[in-house]
Amino acid sequence: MSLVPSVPPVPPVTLVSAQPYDFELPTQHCALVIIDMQRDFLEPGGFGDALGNDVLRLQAIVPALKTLLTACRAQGMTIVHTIECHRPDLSDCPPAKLKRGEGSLKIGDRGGMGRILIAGEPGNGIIDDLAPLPGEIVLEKPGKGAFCRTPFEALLQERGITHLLLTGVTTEVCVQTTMREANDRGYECLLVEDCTESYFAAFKEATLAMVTAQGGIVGWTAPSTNVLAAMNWNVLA
Ligand code: TIU
Repeated sequence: MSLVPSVPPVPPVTLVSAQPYDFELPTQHCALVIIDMQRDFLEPGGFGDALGNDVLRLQAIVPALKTLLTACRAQGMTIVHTIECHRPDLSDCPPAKLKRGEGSLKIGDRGGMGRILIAGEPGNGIIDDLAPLPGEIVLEKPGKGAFCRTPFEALLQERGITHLLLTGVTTEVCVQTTMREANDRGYECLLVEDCTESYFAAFKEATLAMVTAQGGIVGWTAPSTNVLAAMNWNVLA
């Protein structure tokens, strides 16, 4: 029987080539955070569609994100999947959020994939390609940011997490809000460029530029290939 690990060991802290400068990646204290990769945002008939967006353009990031997820799992990193959702009685949905948008369908209305943005409905689930595994954190959140009215910070503290790799959709809404919330709480954050997407190309570009400006005022950005290289994943791929 071979006792050789299937993945080469990675030093406790490795460096990711990133903007505006190298990002320290302590894999045992780092979580991969996958924001809202739900059918409600990526498929016709959900919340993103109801707001008038071209939802299919978000699907381009799925292959890169799937590879990153596989690599992070192999390193034994903490994996966090977030889901934007509300209770069926909408008791956790502020009236201001419910009214917003003037879309064809509102939160709680019945669409092509069940009730829009309601926990447990078919459209609210994470896409099959990125389905959570047992033991991974699945964090339901009623807001755009993952820290707002959730146990996210406590879950990270329990696990000794200090660094976050941020991915998912949409870049300038739930991803950027979460990154800013995390930055203010003292987490070192890297936004993975090809593992996040927006309905608006210009908004994604602007977000990447604004988080790294001023010496990394909110954090770092890097393509997933740089993160994978830091984890020796390029050797195996
Ligand atoms: N509409 C939009 O761009 N995003 C959201 O409402 N939620 C997330 O970004 N997840």
